Amino acid sequence: MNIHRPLLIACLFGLLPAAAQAAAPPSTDRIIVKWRGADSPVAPASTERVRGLAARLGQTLIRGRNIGGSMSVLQLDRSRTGSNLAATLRALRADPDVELAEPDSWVKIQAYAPSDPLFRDAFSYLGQFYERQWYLKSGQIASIRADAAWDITRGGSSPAASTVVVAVIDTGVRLDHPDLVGKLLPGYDFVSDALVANDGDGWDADPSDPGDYLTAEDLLNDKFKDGKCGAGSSFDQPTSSNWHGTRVSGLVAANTDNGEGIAGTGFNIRVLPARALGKCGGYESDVIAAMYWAAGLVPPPPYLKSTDLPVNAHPAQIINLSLGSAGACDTTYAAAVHDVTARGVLVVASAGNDGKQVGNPASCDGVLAVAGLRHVGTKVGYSNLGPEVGIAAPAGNCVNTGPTEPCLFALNTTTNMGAQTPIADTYSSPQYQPTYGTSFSSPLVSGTAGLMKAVNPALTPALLIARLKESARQFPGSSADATVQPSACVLPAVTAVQDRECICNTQVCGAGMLNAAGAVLAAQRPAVFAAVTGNGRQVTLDGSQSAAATGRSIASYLWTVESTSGGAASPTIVSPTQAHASVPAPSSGSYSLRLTVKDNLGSNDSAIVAIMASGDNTSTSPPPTADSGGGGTLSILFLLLAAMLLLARHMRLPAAMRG
Ligand SMILES: [Ca+2]
Ligand SMILES: [Ca+2]
Ligand SMILES: [Ca+2]
Repeated sequence: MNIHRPLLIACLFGLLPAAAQAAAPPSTDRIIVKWRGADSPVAPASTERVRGLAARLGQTLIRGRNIGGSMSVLQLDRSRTGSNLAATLRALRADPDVELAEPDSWVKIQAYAPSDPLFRDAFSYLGQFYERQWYLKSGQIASIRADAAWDITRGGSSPAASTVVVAVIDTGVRLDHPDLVGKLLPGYDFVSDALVANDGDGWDADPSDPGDYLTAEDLLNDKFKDGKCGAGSSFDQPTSSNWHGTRVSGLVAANTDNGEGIAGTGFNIRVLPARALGKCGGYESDVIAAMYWAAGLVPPPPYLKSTDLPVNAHPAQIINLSLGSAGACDTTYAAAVHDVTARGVLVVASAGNDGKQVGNPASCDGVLAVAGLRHVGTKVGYSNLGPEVGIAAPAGNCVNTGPTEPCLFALNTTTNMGAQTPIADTYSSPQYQPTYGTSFSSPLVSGTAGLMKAVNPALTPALLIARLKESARQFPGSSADATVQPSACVLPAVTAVQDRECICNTQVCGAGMLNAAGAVLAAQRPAVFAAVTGNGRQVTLDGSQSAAATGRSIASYLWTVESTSGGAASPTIVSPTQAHASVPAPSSGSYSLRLTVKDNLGSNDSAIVAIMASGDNTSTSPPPTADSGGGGTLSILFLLLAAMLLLARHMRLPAAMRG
């Protein structure tokens, strides 16, 4: 073996082990009435007025609360339904004193309840009921409200009709899992080392996960001996397969509302499986190659000695990396993240499971790093933390459990029953392969971002991150289930470990708790891009790259002067209500302009662009990205990586699975 030194340590970040809307009620005993010509909107329904109405209708009506807008509630003598209710409403609406009359409908939190049995199921433990998919609902503080998001979008009308693709770069996937069949696009296997790959060869077109177990014999191999991948305190005991990529894929987008298994965050969005990890982890170069391929940025074949990588016909808009290594962002990851982000692809990565500083690549600029929350919204002990974290999401946590007791707040997902090679597909549960780790918080964010792209394909990675953050819910100031309150999370030092529950804040746990419903609502606002062109006295303004959400249209543009500085006079904008406008450059100083774009349903957003007195004023704010739709340019870095692969000398020794 050509083992030199461990450059980096790669591991899976998985631990082993409303809107309100009225619905037509079946019956009601209350009617809302808007009174005609009320003198005062706050006191429209005097007792006399209600008595008069009751007498004209020949019905018993009891005066209820005034609710504003000249409206008040009328209590009926009994509940009415069907034609009886319709007759009462007809009589009320015909009365000269009544402007409007509607049943006082029962309103519920909007939350779609799909048919997946594990989504609907709760299990009982010590007299308490625990929902298996609590993290997708709203019952716990950290729950992400995906069911309410599904009332706005399901990521497309069906998996086949969905235009959203999330790449899962991981250990591969069980292609035949009944809750993933039809959701998986043709992927690729980038594991270059046959021993790590466990499928007998290097790169190939089959991304199925053959299992990443380690035998006693494996652990004698130099490649795994120092990787701390074995079980036990000395990391020298055999391990079972993780089915990590299958678990992550199910959380992103298991088949949902199919009467089988679980619901997935992204509902109908699809998963592109790119395999880059095998036994004990994998090479960073394989991960980076998978990132370029997933983003649609691959060179035309042949570019490698042995394999012609097919063009990815389904480029991803989002790449999920539930993997990483200790240390700051390195230059190769930084370059890859830059290139795929410029292509319009959002990279979401798990923060890591050491209770330490955020690892690589989650710490790279442009990556949305996800920390792990307990069900009560505090940082789960094992989650890494720090200023690089963008947002926090449920990662799974076990409460007060011994070895034989269920993990009460695990994340249930798709997996396989094989201890080594795959056998029957199944689902993780509080008892079986209980799933927890920041590996599993990241796919909840990736699935949510997928729903946002379905709502508004024009959202760039930066806009997706901004709207995920602005919609995130505030961290609680205490732990709801701790008898002794945990301390506040603090900025991590290089050596310090915070592997206990702590109270999150925005300095170390990101902007807040993932809120899928809020994120999808935020995604409905237009994506606004203000482009400026001009090198001289006259500057042209172009807002036409702005885009409304799917199914909406742009109703108006408005350019306004936001501020002036350096002695610039406030300019007069020509055609300020058009997409295309113009303005004179300032003779000195600078000014900034705001472009506000409103859609046909009244949602709006804006962007600010600065214009200087001298020099080239050509810029777009915020920077747009290239389409992620197929083809792509050949990256120098990609070629370097391909060369590195051929010359692979340095094994990235993986760290232990922590359990
Ligand atoms: Ca292979
Ligand atoms: Ca393979
Ligand atoms: Ca399902």
